[in-house]
Amino acid sequence: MEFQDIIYEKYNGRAKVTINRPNKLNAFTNLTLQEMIRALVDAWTDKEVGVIIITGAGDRAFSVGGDQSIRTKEGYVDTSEGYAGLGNLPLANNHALLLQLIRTIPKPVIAMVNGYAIGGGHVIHVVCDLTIASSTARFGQVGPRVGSFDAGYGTAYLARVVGEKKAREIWYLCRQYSAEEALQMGLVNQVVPPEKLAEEVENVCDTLLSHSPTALAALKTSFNADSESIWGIHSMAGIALNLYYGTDEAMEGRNAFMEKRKPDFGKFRK
Ligand code: 2NE
Repeated sequence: MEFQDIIYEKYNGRAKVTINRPNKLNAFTNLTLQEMIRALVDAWTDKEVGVIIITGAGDRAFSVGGDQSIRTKEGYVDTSEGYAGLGNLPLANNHALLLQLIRTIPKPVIAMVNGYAIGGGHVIHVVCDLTIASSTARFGQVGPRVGSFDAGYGTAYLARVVGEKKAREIWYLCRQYSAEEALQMGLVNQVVPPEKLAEEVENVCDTLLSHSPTALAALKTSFNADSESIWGIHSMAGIALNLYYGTDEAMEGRNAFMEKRKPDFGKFRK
């Protein structure tokens, strides 16, 4: 399989998807997300694969979410012809499909967080089964600052992971959290020095691959069952998000970020 925005590798029972846009802090476009979807479907259907790793290229970022440089009132305008063959879906829909796929694949998915996990990139790690982070990793949501929101898995599922108060704080205040803080709030499973990150992820993969795949699949599905209704909220919020992107208010957030200035949202208060 040939990809432009990701590196897809399979070895020793692992499938590894690396978002490969390091000069953009691994911000994603529609093409990036569709390539991730295609790789994950391959990993799902390959009997040799028992565990999946998602990470980002370089040592600065896992992913910082949607690529703001291509965002317009029409949403994220990706010029890649036909994207990765999955049709010209809006970015929020591609992102939603990716999140649901990560949850649905009956194999453990590990987020290997090597730097910034921000915005839609943060939500990708949130829905992974396990997160192993470098001590240099930084976590956070930025939507209310940049004119976006990722409600559903980004909010309701996050609240199950870290609790209602903390989830609201993460979204409303748009703070960044260190790896240690993420560990304390149950947002990640393990924190290791950056030079040990790949080795520790390999150790966890070895453990998972030594266990019964059917037991793991049944457990994953059962963990999901109770939160599956969030998919409905997520889908509805995607419709709202696509409408919101067409507003001056949302564009003020995006433009302020790109122009490296503070947004002026005061005039939109109702
Ligand atoms: C990521 C963060 C915290 C990094 O801060 P810092 O201070 O370390 O670096 P800086 O200078 O802000 O960023 C470095 C370069 O990366 C670009 C910046 O524009 C900058 O470019 P240059 O000035 O060097 O040319 N960059 C960073 N994030 C980018 C992005 N997302 N798209 C394009 N270029 C980006 C800080 O940069 C930050 O807060 N970034 C904003 C992240 C963001 O807005 N993400 C999108 C959220 S919306 C989303 O992901 C989403 C959703 O809400 C719903 C559905 C789907 C997706």
